[in-house]
Amino acid sequence: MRDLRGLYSALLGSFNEDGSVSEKGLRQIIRHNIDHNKMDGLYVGGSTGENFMLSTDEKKRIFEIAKDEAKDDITLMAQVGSVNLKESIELAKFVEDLGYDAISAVTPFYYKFDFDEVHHYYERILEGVDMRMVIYFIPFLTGVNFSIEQFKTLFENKKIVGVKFTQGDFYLLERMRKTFPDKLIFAGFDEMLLPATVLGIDGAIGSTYNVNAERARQIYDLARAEKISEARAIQHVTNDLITDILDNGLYGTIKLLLEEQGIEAGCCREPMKPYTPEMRTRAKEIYKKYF
Ligand code: SI3
Repeated sequence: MRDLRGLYSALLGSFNEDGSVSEKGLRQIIRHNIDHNKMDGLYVGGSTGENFMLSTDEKKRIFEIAKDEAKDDITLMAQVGSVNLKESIELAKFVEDLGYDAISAVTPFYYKFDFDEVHHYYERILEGVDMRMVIYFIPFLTGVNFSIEQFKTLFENKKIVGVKFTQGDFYLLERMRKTFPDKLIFAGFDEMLLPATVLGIDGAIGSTYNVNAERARQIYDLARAEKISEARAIQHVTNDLITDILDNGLYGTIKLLLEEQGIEAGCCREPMKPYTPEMRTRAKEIYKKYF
């Protein structure tokens, strides 16, 4: 069984102008993450993949393309969570058959599910598969928060091996690390990689690693070696870059930065905005400034 720890790029979605999935673009992004970025893993079907705007068939196709391109070169974690539980169950079985290393599932969102319902959701997804699961915890987008006690209840299922912690609450992160030394904690905010690493995470999953992998690796390695001031200097540059990316449109700008490196990363899926000439110009400036 593959060790799940390490740095993962959250795989970008790649779309043609008509909104269809660009297989060519996806394959190029995947190869770039393996050959150039030297990532430990890919998180397929997450927020960065614009997943929640896709049909079940499109999600399946992207899981297939990622596995076909990556083979066993890199750890593959599939985000199968959906507000449609039947779809999540189906996708979990689908990626198990494809040979993915682990699944992840976002907390069900939109309706204000109570904790018992959320717990039931995870149990139902896991019933049908023999796979390791990482909970996708991202309260700022889902509105779903857990206490330590609630995490404890979820973690009673041995198939749940960890959490992708996209949350800026370092007190909670520290409590989690102490309470669950055997569970895997992946940091989800790239701008907080250094402090999260200091607190003892097992890895990180991020959108900006598609383009800023080298600095992310340096921060992670330096922090683990307790070379904090060197790591902080790189986190500062990284956060200047992330601030500029966020100001110009997160996923689109990352794709435009990849375009500067010769990767046909494609467009975003509507209702996300198409690229404007100003956005393209700004992405070129950002590229020049940081790369
Ligand atoms: O699911 C995913 O694609 C992620 O891993 C998401 C990851 O946590 C990113 N969060 C979102 C909402 O995109 C971060 O990498 C984030 O883009 C980055 O820290 C910039 O804020």
